[in-house]
Amino acid sequence: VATRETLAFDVYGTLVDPIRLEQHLEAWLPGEGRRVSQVWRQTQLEYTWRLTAMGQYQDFAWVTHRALEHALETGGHRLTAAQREAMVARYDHLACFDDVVPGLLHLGEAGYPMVVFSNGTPRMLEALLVNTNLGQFFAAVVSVDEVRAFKPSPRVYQHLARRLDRPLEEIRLITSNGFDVIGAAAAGMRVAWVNRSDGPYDRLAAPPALTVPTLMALAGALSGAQGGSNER
Ligand code: LAC
Repeated sequence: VATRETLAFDVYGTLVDPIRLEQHLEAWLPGEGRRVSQVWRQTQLEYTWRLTAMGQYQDFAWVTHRALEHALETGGHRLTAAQREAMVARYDHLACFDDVVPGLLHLGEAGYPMVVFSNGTPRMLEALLVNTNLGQFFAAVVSVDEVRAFKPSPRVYQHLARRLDRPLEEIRLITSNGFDVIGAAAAGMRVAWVNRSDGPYDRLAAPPALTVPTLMALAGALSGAQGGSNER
C-alpha cells in the first residue's frame, strides 16, 4: 500500500469556530455580539497579513488581543480589561464544528497521518487541543510561531514540510480559509477547501478541485482524489 499523504489541518475556522464567541460578547454587548465577533476575526487576520508583509512579528495571542480592542473601538463599545482578557481566554475553549470529531475518526481509520498546522501559538494550540479533546487525533502540532511569520507566507508552508520531514507535495492542507488554500497551493501543497457555509470562493485564484462541505465528506472525496497523480 502506498504511503498516504499527510493531512495538515488548519485550526481556527476549520476545526473550531471563533465566530461563536458572539454568544459571550452578546452577554456584555446585547445585539452587537455577532458584528463584534466578525470584525474581531477579520481584524485578527488582517493584522497577521500586515505584520507579515512588513517583515515584523507579534504572536497570535498578541494579535488576537489587539484585534479585539480594535473591533470594540470600531463599534464604539467598551469592555473592561478583565472582560477583554476573559474573551481572549475563551480562545482556549472554542467549540468544534459538529463534523470535526466524526470526520477525524473516519480519516484516522482510513490511515491518514494527521497533524495540526496553525497561526496559533504553541501554548494556545496545546490548551485548545486538550480542552476540546482533539489532541488524540494528531501526530504533531506545528505552529507558524516557530518561524515568526503568518500564513500565507510561503515560509510557513515550507516550515511545515521541514518539520514533518516530508515533501510539501505529499502534504495536503485542509482548511476553510480561502487565503490559506491559495497560499498553500502557491507554495506547492495539495489542498482541500472545507466550505461549510456554502459561500463563494475567494477571487484571487480558481477554487481547488477538492472542495467539501464538511470533514465527514473529506474521506470519500480523498479516496477519489488520490487516483489522480497531480491533483491539487
Ligand atoms: C489558523 C488561522 C488561519 O488556524 O485561523 O492558522
